[in-house]
Amino acid sequence: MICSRFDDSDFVRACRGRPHERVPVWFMRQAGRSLPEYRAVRGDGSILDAIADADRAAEITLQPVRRYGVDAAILFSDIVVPAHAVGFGVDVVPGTGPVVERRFATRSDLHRLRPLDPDADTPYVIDTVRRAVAELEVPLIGFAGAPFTVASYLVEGGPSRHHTRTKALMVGDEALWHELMGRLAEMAIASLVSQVEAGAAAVQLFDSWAGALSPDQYRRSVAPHSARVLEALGSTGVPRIHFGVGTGEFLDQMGDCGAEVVGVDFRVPLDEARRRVGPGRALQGNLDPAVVLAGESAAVDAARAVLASNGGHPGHVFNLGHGVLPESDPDVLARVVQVVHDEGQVRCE
Ligand code: 1CP
Repeated sequence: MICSRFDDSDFVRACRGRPHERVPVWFMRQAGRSLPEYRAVRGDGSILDAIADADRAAEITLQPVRRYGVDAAILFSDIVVPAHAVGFGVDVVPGTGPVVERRFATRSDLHRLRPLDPDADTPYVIDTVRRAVAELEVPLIGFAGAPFTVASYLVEGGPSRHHTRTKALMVGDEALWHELMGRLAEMAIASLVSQVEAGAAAVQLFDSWAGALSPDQYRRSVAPHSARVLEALGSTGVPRIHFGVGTGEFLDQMGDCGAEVVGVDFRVPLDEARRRVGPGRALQGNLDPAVVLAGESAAVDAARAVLASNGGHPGHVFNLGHGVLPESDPDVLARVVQVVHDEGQVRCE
């Protein structure tokens, strides 16, 4: 069990559903193209180069905390970093996202996913965490891609709308599917444990594309592997956040995978999400990121509606329902932070 100097922060207490002073807020993709200071230091070329430069990556991690006064930082990295680091052959193409050289298609591709040794393969991630934590006065969230979402990039070859190849493998060759998912789960565990050991005070498992699945598919082919990752992190003692998009139909299952916090996208109001997830879990979310583009007054109204839907429950981490869109105006996001801090009420239970 790792004790963190942030155990008493509003963010960590809210993750645990414990009483705290004000509603904590951070934004997925808070470090990114919406920030001029990010564009100034990001450089051209693959984001993987910026991630491998711990000095630059730590600076990018800190930028949104300085600008917005958010209650948590998130490591600047990407979900495909472990697969890239073991030599699978994946790059992140500007304007597109992850693209792989040769798709994962058959059993013979398994050897391309050897176990991750974080000290040897991703020392820059560990270094970035250490540097960022040394500077931060709020908790740092480490993260990994959930096995399904990472698998979808490796099997499709890049971003995909319908994830058809991934589903065909999942249903057509269950044995190979579970071996692939097992390897990706072990890589996520190794990466997350190394981030916590370096000082991350919480972890988030991003299953951004799990909403492509039916509840039965999720139960049979995906949940056991995400649960394996989350359970393996249990012994570290840091709060675990489990996030997906379009996962309203199986929020209950996501809540049963072992995380303290379930991320809710903008499709399900928090009161209904809480009913679906059940007691004993905190929620994170869920302002529609598109509303930020509608300007300050619309964003503030929508942020108030999110707070109202939570109804003062102590287990709430305010966030967007998915990542900050690159076109977002940072001033609108700053105003949302202010409103959450000023108006968010935490009930004593
Ligand atoms: O500079 C750039 O190239 C901009 C785009 C960008 C950024 C800022 C990419 C390419 N990755 C990142 C960093 C990143 N990725 C972070 C840290 C920044 C932060 O949150 O503040 C995180 C948490 C991620 C995680 C990530 N990468 C996810 C899960 C989160 C989510 O938004 O759903 C996913 C799906 C990816 C893949 C990815 N990487 C980049 C892009 C454009 C994409 C999505 C591509 C697609 O649509 O499939």
